Parts: sequence; C-alpha cells; structure tokens
Amino acid sequence: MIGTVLCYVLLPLVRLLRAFQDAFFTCRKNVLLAKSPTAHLDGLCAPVSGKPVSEEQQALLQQWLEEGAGGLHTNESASKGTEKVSAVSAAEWREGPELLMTSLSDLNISPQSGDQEQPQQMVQTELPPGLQEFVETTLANLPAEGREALGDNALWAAVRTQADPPVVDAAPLSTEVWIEDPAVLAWSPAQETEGISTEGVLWPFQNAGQFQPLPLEIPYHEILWRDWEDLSAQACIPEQSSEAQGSLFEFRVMSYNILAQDLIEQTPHLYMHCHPDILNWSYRLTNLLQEIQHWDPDVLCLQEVQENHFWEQLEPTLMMIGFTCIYKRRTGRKTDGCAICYKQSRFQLISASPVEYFRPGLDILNRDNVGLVLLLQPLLPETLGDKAISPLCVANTHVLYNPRRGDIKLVQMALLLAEIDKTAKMADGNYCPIILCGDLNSVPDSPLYRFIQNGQLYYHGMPAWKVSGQEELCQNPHQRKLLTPLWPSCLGITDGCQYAALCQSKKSDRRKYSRDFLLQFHYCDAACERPADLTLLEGVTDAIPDRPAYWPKELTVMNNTDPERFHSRYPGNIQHGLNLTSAYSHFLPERGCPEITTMPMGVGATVDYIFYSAKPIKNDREECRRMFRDGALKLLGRLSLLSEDILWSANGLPNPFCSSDHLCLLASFGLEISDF
Ligand code: KL2
Repeated sequence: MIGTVLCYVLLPLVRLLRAFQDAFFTCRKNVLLAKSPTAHLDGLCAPVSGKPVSEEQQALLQQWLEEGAGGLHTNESASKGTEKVSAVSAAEWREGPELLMTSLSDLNISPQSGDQEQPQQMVQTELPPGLQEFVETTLANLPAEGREALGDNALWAAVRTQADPPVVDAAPLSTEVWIEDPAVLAWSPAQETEGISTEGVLWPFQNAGQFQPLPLEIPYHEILWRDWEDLSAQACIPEQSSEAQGSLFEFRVMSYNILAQDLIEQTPHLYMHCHPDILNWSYRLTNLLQEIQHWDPDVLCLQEVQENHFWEQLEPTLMMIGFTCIYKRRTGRKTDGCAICYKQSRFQLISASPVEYFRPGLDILNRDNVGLVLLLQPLLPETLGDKAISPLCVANTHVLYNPRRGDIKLVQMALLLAEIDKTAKMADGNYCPIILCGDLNSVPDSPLYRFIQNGQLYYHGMPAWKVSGQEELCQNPHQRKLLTPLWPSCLGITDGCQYAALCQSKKSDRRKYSRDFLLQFHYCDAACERPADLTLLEGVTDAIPDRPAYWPKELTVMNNTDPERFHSRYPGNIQHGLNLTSAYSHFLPERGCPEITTMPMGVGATVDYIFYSAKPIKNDREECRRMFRDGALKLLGRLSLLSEDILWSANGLPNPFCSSDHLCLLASFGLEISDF
C-alpha cells in the first residue's frame, strides 16, 4: 500500500517538482504550463481516473495489453540490467516494488546477454503496472479527434497480434511463421536479398551467433491521428499528357529525428515525463521501424541516428525492406549522425557527399554537426524506356541546437548549401530538383528559415540568439552580434553559399564576365545606333544589324545562372540561388494553431523541415516569405502534423505511441518525366 502510494503519488509529484525546477526555467514556459489543462499535468506519470475512456479506446487498450504490450516481449534468458535505460529515471521508477518485479531488465530483449544454456523462448508479457496505467491515462486524455482515429484505421503503437516468432540462429528471417502473413511478405528474405549477398551482414539484434528478429508482423497502429493532405489538385501537373499523373515520377520523402539513445542518457532531465519503459531502445526501435514501414517512404532522411544502432539494427533492417542507406556520423565524441536511405528499386546513387561543419581553428565552426548530400537518379519503369528524368539532389542535416548560437547555425547552413549547389548543378548551369530535409533547430519565419526560403538574409548587427527564433529557450541571451563577414574567406565559401574554388576557375581564365553576359551587349540599343560621325564605308559601316527576335531588348545586368552574381556584392548579406520552399505550411488552418514537430521541455515548436526546389513568383513585398509555384518537382501531398494541445494530451513526446521527441514529416512529390 505504502509502496503504491509512493509509486503513484509521491514519486510523480517529486518528479514533477524537479521537472519544474530543472526544465521549465523560463517565464514563457511557466506561462504555457499554467495554460495547459491540469489533467495533462496530472497525466504525466500518475494514473488519472475520472475521465471516461471510450468503448473503442477500451477495446483497443485491451487488445494492446492482451497482445503483448507495445512490442515489448520477454526473453527469459535476458540477464538483468544489460540494456541501458535512462539511468536516473529508471532508478526512480523501480523503487516501487511492483515495478521492481517487472522492470525492464525482465522485459528486455538483449539476446546477446542471454544465458546460452537456457532455451531462447519468447514469452508474451503484460505491461508493467506503471506503464499500463500510464497508457490508459494517455488514451483517456486524447481529445475527441484523436479518438476518432481509433475506429477503423491502423493505430500508432507497437501492437502485437500474433505470437512472437521464435528466436532463430544467424539465418536471416528464414522462419516459416512469418511468411504466411501478407504483412510479413515485405520482409521476406526473397525480396530483401535480391541481388544482395547477405553474408557478413549483421542482422537486427544479431550478436554472438544469435539472431532475434524484430516483431515484423506487427500491424502499424495509429492512435495520434494524422491526416494525409492531398495536394495534387493544387500542383501544376504538365498538360502534354492526357494521363497527367502518368507523366510524373512519384515518390515519398520522410524526415525523422529519431532521438539518439545516448542523448537520452546524457540529458535525462528532458525526459522526466516519460515512463522509463517507453524510453527503452528496443521498445523505441520497434515503434520507429513500424512507423517507417507503415508510411513506406522512398527516401528516408534520419537524424540523431546512433552509430552502433545504425550498423547493428537500423541499416540491416532497412536493407531488408529495400533501402540502401548512407550514414554520416557527427565529428568529435558525439555518437549519432545523419542517414539518408533510398529504395534501391526506385533510385540509383550517383554521388554521396558527407559534410562536416567542424573546422579546426575556426570559432564559428567549432561544433560537431554534420550533413549529407546525395545525388540520386530516379529509375523509370521499363515501360517508359524512351523517357528521360532528371537526377534528384537530396540533402539531410541536423544543425546545432544551442539557441544562443544562431551565428554558428547560419554558417553550418551555408556550408550545406554550398555542397548542395555543387552537387545539384548540372552541366548547363541549372540546378536539378532539390530536396533538403533536416532538423534545423530553428523555427518558421526565423532569420535562418527566411534565409533558406527567401534566398537571402541581411544579417549584419543581428543578435546571434535571434537567428533561430528559439527565444523562449534562451536563458541568458548574450549580446553576441553577427558581424560582416560572417565567415572568413579562408573557408572557401562565397557570400552566395558557393564554393569559391568553383567560381574561381572562371576567374583563372581571366574572364571577368561570362560569355552570356557579354553577348547581351551585341544587339543592345546603344550598339545598334550608328554614331553620326562614323565614316561611311559602303557595305561595312552602313549596315544595320538585325536583332534576332528572341534577343532581349533590354540588358539583363544580372545573369541569374552566373555564379559571379553572388560574389560579395552586398556586405552583411548572404544569398543562395537554390529556390527552396517548405513542403509544410507550419499552420493548421482547421485548428487555427501552429503545426509542431517537437516539444522541447513541453513547448511545441517546428524545427524539422522538408524543403524542395520550386519556381519563385515575383513578390513585391520583400519582407514577406517568398512565394513559389511548382517547377519540375511537384508537391502532391503530405502527412499533417499535430498541434501542441493534442500532443500535450498524449503526454508530450516521446509517448507510448510516438517513440521520438520529434514527429516524422512525410511528403509526396512528383518529378516531371520528359521525352528524350
Ligand atoms: O532540438 V534537438 O534536441 O533537434 O531534438 O537537437 C539537440 C537537442 C540534440 C543534439 O544536440 O540534443 C538536444 N537542452 C535541450 N536539448 C538539448 C540540449 C539542452 N541543453 N542539448 C542538446 N539537446
């Protein structure tokens, strides 16, 4: 009894108090917390009754509990405490005697740590009481629209519907059990190993000769309902084809910060609101993989991918469902990084360029963040053998978090844009279609966001903490200001975010102006006018040049495709010419509130993006977001994001259903296919 009171009332209260002291340090956050319904706060850890749980919810929950509790399963042979769980919070939670008995080490899965003598038997288990009630509470708190989703569609949690597959030895996924279920077919070895040798590949959870397959047959379940927004009616689809959609190469792009496990360990105070079981990597991995498999992207940009998790689990598993993955770890001692995975049936890799932002000796680039830029060739079906399609440039990054150091964030972005410029520039000087995904740790309409969207930013004199717009996260904004130049010329990047070396090759030819630029003077009005005092030579100086019809009447002094355009013409200004716009609008019109992609310390914000290249529309109001219309790349749809209040009602992020502190972004694109 005392234990129960301790566990359910006192401990959560203590944790709440600590959370207030520790995490919610700014006035802004306190105001926000005060505004949120108390039920949400109560619901953080303690079981809250009194709110009716709908029949559907009850049924769902019952199913969830009966069928093995969110993908957690018992490996009887697992030894205790081998899986690191958020050290601080797990210790606190386990003080309750019931929780002690059902602690994660009992539930967990680390097959490598198992006693080899014991049979590798997988046994279904019930949720630990704490988590069970926590899930009930979370479901009870869901607002009406969240509940509507529970009816027919898939849910968002790791819900097991079949008996666990037996643990098998090193052979990858060769067990009979799986393949009968159509949902498992996508994972069957026949598909996954096509053309790929599986020898030497470390399969998921395989270690020391043992292999514990993922519970791959689990259907994906969606509890926090996210609408699919179909935008194909708005997209301007080429007219030449009667079957408009047929002239597009359609593909889906997902961007997902999956929350590195090491970062949970390093900043446990950020996850005080979470039951430790849901922070367990095995639990999260299962949920994350199911979510990815459910939405089935063709290009997957992941951030915060821990290196060992990538090589041992994510990469082998994603390979099994047809992805090829490229990974770039952060520099220094950071253990996570960015990955771009693409379906090898849809794309072929042309080039891959990792970008390290750390530059020794440069204060403005003394952080360990990275980016990755790929050039992919879309693979058209054989029936379209006579058609052509341009390559696609895909970039992924996780920019510095520190809200006070917007100056560093901007320079990191400039480095990535320079690499994109180099990768995406075609032989004719134009760019191929570009997709830029990432966690930019900057909010919409912040100076950094406007720089990407508007193609230019006047930064001189701007306080560094303003750049990312995360003002509420700035405890003591220093008065560090951005000064011209933002980065030294030795970095080799121009103010136009291009590699100076690429521009200099022109200079070394001693050509100050490009040929196209000079050609414009050929038939300009001044050149066509015969000077009055010119000596008349018949057939020579009396000839009036014919201006070709297509020749411009007026000189265009700026040649848009000319890289020289971006040489430091405007001090205190940076530019880029990639014409990028966001796939998301950052606003939920139906709810009348902002979309959010993450909830650092309980405050909702958008910091994750999918940008894509489009055609700018002339807009006189320079201070506004630049407007675009679709070019060769068309935005066909996107998975709607959620509002802060909905996520509050699900206990913030991560929660039992969303296993990262970020939501995934998903957008569908169509790339124009042309005739040869
Ligand atoms: O916002 V993030 O969270 O994209 O999900 O990126 C960083 C932060 C990530 C990698 O550095 O770790 C998180 N307070 C809050 N969050 C932090 C802090 C901090 N002091 N430091 C790192 N992160």
